[in-house]
Amino acid sequence: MKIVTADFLTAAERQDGYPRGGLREIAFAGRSNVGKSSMINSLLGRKNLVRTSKTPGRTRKLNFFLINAQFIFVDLPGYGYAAVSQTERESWGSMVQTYLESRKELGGVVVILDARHAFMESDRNLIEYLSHRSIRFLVACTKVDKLTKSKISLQKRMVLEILGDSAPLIMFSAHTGEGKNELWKAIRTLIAG
Ligand SMILES: Nc1nc2c(ncn2[C@@H]2O[C@H](COP(=O)(O)OP(=O)(O)OP(=O)(O)O)[C@@H](O)[C@H]2O)c(=O)[nH]1
Ligand SMILES: [Mg+2]
Repeated sequence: MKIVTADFLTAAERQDGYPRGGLREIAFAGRSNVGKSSMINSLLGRKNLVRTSKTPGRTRKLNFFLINAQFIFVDLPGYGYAAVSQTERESWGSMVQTYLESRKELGGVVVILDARHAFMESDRNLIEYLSHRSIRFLVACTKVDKLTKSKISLQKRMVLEILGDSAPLIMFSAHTGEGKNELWKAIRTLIAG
């Protein structure tokens, strides 16, 4: 994918803040600090378009980015960050849930897992939720640069056991760019609808 332009559009908490224009959107979802923002930067070949952070739970709104004036990437706030208050967790839930349930422009979701960790309950819940609502998605295991080749294939098998053939699975690293072409290919399929 040739990226000609990639610009921050807007941040929104509620539906009236979502961008208008009807362009198709791809949302990035995953646990807090899993590497969502880094993945978007890597895909777009931009170092700092999306703010990344060592402190989990920094992305607290839906962040919309316009790509090539053709489609939109949505960086969703991460889930499962223990240090935020119950109220904040609930507001996360309703913020993301409202988006996923109502957004007509949503072409699909990139569900991001940390390649070093097993599926957590929150990850399973998200995948079940998406399947249940017939929202298309793919799964990307990120940070594979931290694993040996054999650990990567072990992890892949583990995820596939749960995922089956319900969605594509891609092993990825924002640091090395591994899996980037494959991920773009899968995203293009979602954009094409
Ligand atoms: N080794 C390695 N580190 C990564 C990779 N992707 C992200 N990180 C690191 O993981 C941390 C979190 O990355 P972010 O991209 O900010 O994660 P996020 O999911 O957007 O986090 P929140 O917005 O806080 O939920 C940062 O310190 C990144 O440098 C990767 O592919 N490999
Ligand atoms: Mg982020």
